[in-house]
Amino acid sequence: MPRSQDSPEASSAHRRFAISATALLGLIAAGCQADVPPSPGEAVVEAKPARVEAPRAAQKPEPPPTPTEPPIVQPPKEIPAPEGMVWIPGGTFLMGADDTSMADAGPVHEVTLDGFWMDKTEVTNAQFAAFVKATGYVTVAERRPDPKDFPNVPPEDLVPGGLVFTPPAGEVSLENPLIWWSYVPGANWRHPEGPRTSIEGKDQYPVVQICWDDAVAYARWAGKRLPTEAEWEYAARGGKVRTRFLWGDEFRPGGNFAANTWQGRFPDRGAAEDGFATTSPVGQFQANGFGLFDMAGNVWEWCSDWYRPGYEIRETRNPTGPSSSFDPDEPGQAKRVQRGGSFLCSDQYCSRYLPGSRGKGAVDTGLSHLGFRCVLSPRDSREKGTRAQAKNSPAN
Ligand SMILES: [Ca+2]
Ligand SMILES: [Ca+2]
Repeated sequence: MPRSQDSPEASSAHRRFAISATALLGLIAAGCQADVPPSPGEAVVEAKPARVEAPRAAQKPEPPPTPTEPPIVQPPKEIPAPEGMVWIPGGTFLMGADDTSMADAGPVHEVTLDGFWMDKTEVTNAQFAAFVKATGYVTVAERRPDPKDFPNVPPEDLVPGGLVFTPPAGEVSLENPLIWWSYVPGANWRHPEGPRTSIEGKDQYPVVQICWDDAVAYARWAGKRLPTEAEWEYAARGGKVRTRFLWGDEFRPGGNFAANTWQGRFPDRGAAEDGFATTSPVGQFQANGFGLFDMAGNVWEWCSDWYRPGYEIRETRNPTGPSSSFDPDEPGQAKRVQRGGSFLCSDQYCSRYLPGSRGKGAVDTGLSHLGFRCVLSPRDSREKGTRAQAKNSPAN
């Protein structure tokens, strides 16, 4: 398997992609321990000024308005439950984490959400294949990078691909995730770990190598949307309050694994005691209190919110996150929030399966442990129905 950024033969294009990908690798590392500092020479970053802002000046925010209407708790009777989704009853919860090792996950604050439906599982290869078949959609990882975006890279070096977890041969320092991540030309959702791998026989595995735009395109086609970060966290907690893990206070309740995570020494000696060295078919572990599977581990999941470290609490009712992205680790990279951790998380490295913990990733970077799931609100459903009605009206 190629190891672009480590190989002397690595093209500058590959290095550029690896650089871009460090944004996303930040999610692995930032959460996983201290933030990863930019490596020497990793100076060139594609700026996305439209949605990236400098850090905001410290100022005392206005107290957010207290919600006056009670949240929507029950699903509307007139709208049937969408297939494959469960109703998440609205409510109020404490969002975030006050763990000092997860400095970007605070402050803990009260959020009120209206109820919504959420996919029971991560979007699977079979589901994504149906979308591609119906629309002809080509994912970001399958497209040749636009030379306009990489003016300093020879066009022949601009090859499509994605980042693949590549375990090193022996014990390594956990300081630099680029040791175990490789930019692999030809890696995409059909070939998650490179051209020699496939998803044949893996219909029920989560789709991976999905950039944020890919996830949004699928969601629109499915008549759904990506969850807000608040919706994702509330749903992941499954109604539990202040437990150590999403599923309770014991990592292995009754001796059973509750999520697909990493056992053994990270990243070179995986023990796969939970039965899965990499991704697992969706729904292999017990559902949470809302009936959702794999909200901890298996694959990371995109949210709709822009990433900024910490919460700016400007809205407490159905918050949609900040209006722009800023990551002090990589200023200039547009990043969205990712949640839940993956099969690579353990107590040694990346414990991002913990309640309230956050991840982040460059919107244009796919990885072999990154997927998504969708949500749908009654109002989304009604608006869709209204649009369809207007479209079908004889007056139009
Ligand atoms: Ca595992
Ligand atoms: Ca997951």
